[in-house]
Amino acid sequence: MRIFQDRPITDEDVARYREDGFIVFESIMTDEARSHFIDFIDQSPEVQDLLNGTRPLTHKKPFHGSTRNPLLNDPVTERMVDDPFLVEVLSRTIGEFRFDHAGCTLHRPGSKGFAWHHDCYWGPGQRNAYVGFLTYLDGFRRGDGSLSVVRGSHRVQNPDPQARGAKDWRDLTGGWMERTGVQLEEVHLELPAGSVVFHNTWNYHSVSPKPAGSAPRHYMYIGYRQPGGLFPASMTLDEAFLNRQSPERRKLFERD
Ligand SMILES: O=C(O)CCC(=O)C(=O)O
Repeated sequence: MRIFQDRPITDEDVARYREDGFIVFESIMTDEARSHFIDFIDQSPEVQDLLNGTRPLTHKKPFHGSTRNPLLNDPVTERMVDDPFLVEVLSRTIGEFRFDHAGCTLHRPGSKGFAWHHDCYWGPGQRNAYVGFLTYLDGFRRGDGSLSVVRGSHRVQNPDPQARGAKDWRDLTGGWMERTGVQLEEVHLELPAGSVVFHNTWNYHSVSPKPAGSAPRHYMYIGYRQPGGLFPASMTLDEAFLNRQSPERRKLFERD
Protein backbone atom coordinates (compact mmCIF):
# COMPACT_ATOMS: atom_id res chain seq x y z
CA MET A 1 0.00 0.00 0.00
CA ARG A 2 1.39 3.40 -0.95
CA ILE A 3 0.92 5.83 1.93
CA PHE A 4 1.75 9.16 0.28
CA GLN A 5 1.52 10.53 -3.24
CA ASP A 6 4.79 11.37 -4.99
CA ARG A 7 5.60 14.95 -4.11
CA PRO A 8 9.16 16.31 -4.33
CA ILE A 9 10.15 18.65 -1.52
CA THR A 10 11.17 21.94 -3.11
CA ASP A 11 13.52 24.70 -1.92
CA GLU A 12 10.38 26.82 -1.57
CA ASP A 13 8.89 24.28 0.88
CA VAL A 14 12.06 24.40 2.95
CA ALA A 15 12.09 28.21 2.90
CA ARG A 16 8.44 28.21 4.00
CA TYR A 17 9.24 25.93 6.93
CA ARG A 18 12.05 28.27 8.04
CA GLU A 19 9.92 31.42 7.64
CA ASP A 20 6.47 30.24 8.69
CA GLY A 21 7.28 27.27 10.93
CA PHE A 22 4.95 24.96 8.98
CA ILE A 23 4.27 23.51 5.52
CA VAL A 24 0.84 22.41 4.28
CA PHE A 25 0.68 19.37 1.99
CA GLU A 26 -2.85 19.17 0.63
CA SER A 27 -4.31 15.71 -0.21
CA ILE A 28 -0.90 14.09 0.07
CA MET A 29 -2.06 10.79 1.59
CA THR A 30 -3.39 8.12 -0.79
CA ASP A 31 -7.08 7.18 -0.49
CA GLU A 32 -6.07 3.61 0.30
CA ALA A 33 -3.95 4.69 3.27
CA ARG A 34 -6.62 7.13 4.46
CA SER A 35 -9.26 4.37 4.54
CA HIS A 36 -6.85 2.09 6.33
CA PHE A 37 -6.13 4.60 9.11
CA ILE A 38 -9.80 5.59 9.43
CA ASP A 39 -10.73 1.92 9.93
CA PHE A 40 -7.85 1.48 12.38
CA ILE A 41 -9.16 4.38 14.48
CA ASP A 42 -12.83 3.33 14.28
CA GLN A 43 -12.03 -0.25 15.27
CA SER A 44 -9.66 0.50 18.13
CA PRO A 45 -10.98 -0.66 21.53
CA GLU A 46 -10.69 2.85 23.03
CA VAL A 47 -12.82 4.38 20.28
CA GLN A 48 -15.32 1.51 20.45
CA ASP A 49 -15.63 2.14 24.21
CA LEU A 50 -16.28 5.79 23.52
CA LEU A 51 -18.88 5.06 20.84
CA ASN A 52 -20.62 2.36 22.94
CA GLY A 53 -20.73 4.59 26.02
CA THR A 54 -18.69 2.05 28.00
CA ARG A 55 -15.91 4.51 28.79
CA PRO A 56 -16.02 6.05 32.30
CA LEU A 57 -17.77 9.42 32.15
CA THR A 58 -15.13 11.05 34.30
CA HIS A 59 -12.65 10.99 31.41
CA LYS A 60 -11.09 14.44 30.88
CA LYS A 61 -11.91 14.66 27.17
CA PRO A 62 -15.29 12.98 26.83
CA PHE A 63 -15.51 13.56 23.06
CA HIS A 64 -12.07 12.26 22.15
CA GLY A 65 -11.14 8.63 21.59
CA SER A 66 -7.39 8.15 21.43
CA THR A 67 -6.28 4.76 20.15
CA ARG A 68 -3.65 2.38 21.41
CA ASN A 69 -0.16 3.29 20.25
CA PRO A 70 -0.68 2.90 16.48
CA LEU A 71 2.99 2.18 15.93
CA LEU A 72 2.85 -0.98 18.05
CA ASN A 73 -0.54 -2.10 16.82
CA ASP A 74 -0.66 -1.35 13.13
CA PRO A 75 1.86 -2.59 10.52
CA VAL A 76 1.09 0.28 8.14
CA THR A 77 1.97 2.85 10.82
CA GLU A 78 5.15 0.89 11.52
CA ARG A 79 6.08 1.22 7.85
CA MET A 80 5.03 4.87 7.73
CA VAL A 81 7.73 5.96 10.20
CA ASP A 82 10.39 5.98 7.50
CA ASP A 83 8.19 6.46 4.46
CA PRO A 84 10.28 8.19 1.73
CA PHE A 85 8.04 11.28 1.74
CA LEU A 86 8.40 11.83 5.51
CA VAL A 87 12.11 11.07 5.37
CA GLU A 88 12.63 13.68 2.65
CA VAL A 89 10.69 16.35 4.54
CA LEU A 90 12.65 15.63 7.71
CA SER A 91 16.06 15.43 6.04
CA ARG A 92 15.52 18.71 4.20
CA THR A 93 14.28 20.59 7.27
CA ILE A 94 15.91 19.22 10.43
CA GLY A 95 18.59 16.87 9.06
CA GLU A 96 19.24 13.91 11.35
CA PHE A 97 16.08 12.73 13.11
CA ARG A 98 14.61 10.20 15.53
CA PHE A 99 11.03 8.97 15.85
CA ASP A 100 9.43 10.62 18.90
CA HIS A 101 5.78 9.57 19.21
CA ALA A 102 2.63 8.72 17.28
CA GLY A 103 -1.06 8.84 18.02
CA CYS A 104 -4.51 8.58 16.46
CA THR A 105 -7.66 10.26 17.72
CA LEU A 106 -11.35 10.38 16.93
CA HIS A 107 -12.84 13.82 17.65
CA ARG A 108 -16.59 13.58 17.99
CA PRO A 109 -19.17 16.32 17.39
CA GLY A 110 -19.42 18.38 20.57
CA SER A 111 -15.68 18.31 21.25
CA LYS A 112 -14.34 21.64 22.42
CA GLY A 113 -11.19 21.83 20.28
CA PHE A 114 -7.90 23.13 21.67
CA ALA A 115 -7.00 26.63 22.85
CA TRP A 116 -3.84 28.30 21.52
CA HIS A 117 -0.71 26.46 22.59
CA HIS A 118 2.59 25.12 21.33
CA ASP A 119 3.85 21.59 21.91
CA CYS A 120 7.55 22.15 22.59
CA TYR A 121 8.99 22.16 26.10
CA TRP A 122 12.74 21.89 26.13
CA GLY A 123 14.56 20.67 29.18
CA PRO A 124 17.48 22.71 30.58
CA GLY A 125 20.24 23.12 27.97
CA GLN A 126 18.22 21.25 25.33
CA ARG A 127 18.02 22.78 21.84
CA ASN A 128 17.12 19.97 19.47
CA ALA A 129 14.36 20.52 16.88
CA TYR A 130 10.99 18.90 17.60
CA VAL A 131 8.56 18.58 14.68
CA GLY A 132 5.42 16.72 13.71
CA PHE A 133 3.10 15.68 10.91
CA LEU A 134 -0.51 16.56 11.77
CA THR A 135 -2.57 14.36 9.49
CA TYR A 136 -6.20 15.13 8.66
CA LEU A 137 -7.69 11.93 7.30
CA ASP A 138 -11.10 13.53 6.54
CA GLY A 139 -9.87 17.09 6.04
CA PHE A 140 -11.91 19.92 7.65
CA ARG A 141 -14.00 23.00 6.92
CA ARG A 142 -13.23 26.22 8.71
CA GLY A 143 -14.98 26.30 12.11
CA ASP A 144 -15.50 22.53 12.21
CA GLY A 145 -12.53 21.12 14.11
CA SER A 146 -10.32 23.36 11.96
CA LEU A 147 -6.67 24.09 12.63
CA SER A 148 -5.39 27.65 12.97
CA VAL A 149 -1.69 28.45 13.17
CA VAL A 150 0.34 31.59 13.84
CA ARG A 151 2.72 32.07 10.94
CA GLY A 152 6.28 32.68 12.18
CA SER A 153 5.47 32.01 15.85
CA HIS A 154 8.08 29.20 16.09
CA ARG A 155 10.59 32.00 16.67
CA VAL A 156 9.01 33.11 19.95
CA GLN A 157 9.96 29.99 21.95
CA ASN A 158 8.37 30.98 25.21
CA PRO A 159 9.01 27.97 27.43
CA ASP A 160 6.37 28.92 30.00
CA PRO A 161 4.16 25.83 30.33
CA GLN A 162 1.37 28.10 31.58
CA ALA A 163 1.04 29.06 27.92
CA ARG A 164 -1.19 26.04 27.57
CA GLY A 165 -4.86 26.95 27.77
CA ALA A 166 -4.44 30.75 27.46
CA LYS A 167 -7.23 32.41 25.46
CA ASP A 168 -5.22 34.28 22.83
CA TRP A 169 -1.81 33.55 21.33
CA ARG A 170 -0.86 37.24 21.84
CA ASP A 171 -1.03 36.60 25.59
CA LEU A 172 1.50 33.80 25.17
CA THR A 173 4.27 35.57 23.34
CA GLY A 174 5.44 37.64 26.35
CA GLY A 175 5.70 40.89 24.32
CA TRP A 176 7.87 39.25 21.66
CA MET A 177 6.30 41.20 18.76
CA GLU A 178 6.80 44.52 20.53
CA ARG A 179 10.41 43.67 21.36
CA THR A 180 11.40 42.40 17.90
CA GLY A 181 9.08 44.46 15.66
CA VAL A 182 8.27 41.25 13.75
CA GLN A 183 4.55 40.84 13.13
CA LEU A 184 3.03 37.39 13.49
CA GLU A 185 -0.02 36.42 11.49
CA GLU A 186 -2.93 34.15 12.35
CA VAL A 187 -3.81 31.70 9.53
CA HIS A 188 -7.11 29.79 9.52
CA LEU A 189 -6.83 26.64 7.46
CA GLU A 190 -9.40 24.64 5.53
CA LEU A 191 -8.04 21.37 4.14
CA PRO A 192 -9.17 18.54 1.85
CA ALA A 193 -9.10 14.90 3.01
CA GLY A 194 -5.65 13.35 3.37
CA SER A 195 -3.84 16.63 4.03
CA VAL A 196 -0.80 16.91 6.25
CA VAL A 197 0.56 19.93 8.11
CA PHE A 198 4.23 19.56 8.95
CA HIS A 199 5.09 21.89 11.82
CA ASN A 200 7.80 23.02 14.15
CA THR A 201 6.24 22.27 17.55
CA TRP A 202 7.10 25.78 18.80
CA ASN A 203 4.46 27.11 16.41
CA TYR A 204 1.33 28.33 18.22
CA HIS A 205 -1.78 26.56 16.99
CA SER A 206 -5.39 26.00 18.02
CA VAL A 207 -8.32 23.85 16.94
CA SER A 208 -11.91 25.09 16.71
CA PRO A 209 -14.75 23.15 18.39
CA LYS A 210 -16.71 20.55 16.44
CA PRO A 211 -20.37 21.57 16.20
CA ALA A 212 -23.17 19.15 17.11
CA GLY A 213 -24.28 17.23 14.01
CA SER A 214 -20.90 17.48 12.28
CA ALA A 215 -19.08 14.35 11.08
CA PRO A 216 -16.46 12.74 13.37
CA ARG A 217 -12.90 13.78 12.68
CA HIS A 218 -10.12 11.21 12.27
CA TYR A 219 -6.73 12.60 13.18
CA MET A 220 -3.26 11.13 13.22
CA TYR A 221 0.00 12.52 14.51
CA ILE A 222 3.58 11.43 14.11
CA GLY A 223 6.36 13.36 15.84
CA TYR A 224 10.15 13.40 15.35
CA ARG A 225 13.08 15.14 17.02
CA GLN A 226 16.71 15.77 16.29
CA PRO A 227 18.98 13.73 18.56
CA GLY A 228 19.72 15.77 21.67
CA GLY A 229 17.13 14.95 24.31
CA LEU A 230 13.68 13.48 24.88
CA PHE A 231 10.44 15.45 25.34
CA PRO A 232 7.59 14.81 27.79
CA ALA A 233 5.57 12.89 25.18
CA SER A 234 8.51 10.88 23.77
CA MET A 235 7.38 7.28 23.43
CA THR A 236 9.12 4.21 24.80
CA LEU A 237 8.84 1.28 22.42
CA ASP A 238 8.82 -2.28 23.65
CA GLU A 239 11.61 -4.82 23.10
CA ALA A 240 9.53 -6.97 20.73
CA PHE A 241 9.06 -3.98 18.44
CA LEU A 242 12.72 -2.96 18.58
CA ASN A 243 13.96 -6.51 18.05
CA ARG A 244 12.13 -6.90 14.77
CA GLN A 245 13.71 -3.74 13.28
CA SER A 246 16.77 -3.99 11.05
CA PRO A 247 20.01 -2.55 12.53
CA GLU A 248 19.76 0.55 10.23
CA ARG A 249 16.15 1.08 11.20
CA ARG A 250 16.82 0.76 14.94
CA LYS A 251 18.71 4.04 14.74
CA LEU A 252 15.39 5.77 14.11
CA PHE A 253 14.21 4.69 17.56
CA GLU A 254 17.30 5.52 19.59
CA ARG A 255 16.60 7.61 22.68
CA ASP A 256 19.64 9.88 22.39
O1 LIG B 1 -6.16 18.07 16.38
C1 LIG B 1 -5.43 18.88 15.82
O2 LIG B 1 -5.73 19.35 14.71
C2 LIG B 1 -4.18 19.37 16.47
C3 LIG B 1 -3.99 18.80 17.83
C4 LIG B 1 -3.10 19.64 18.69
O3 LIG B 1 -3.21 20.83 18.75
C5 LIG B 1 -2.06 19.01 19.47
O4 LIG B 1 -1.99 17.78 19.53
O5 LIG B 1 -1.22 19.74 20.06
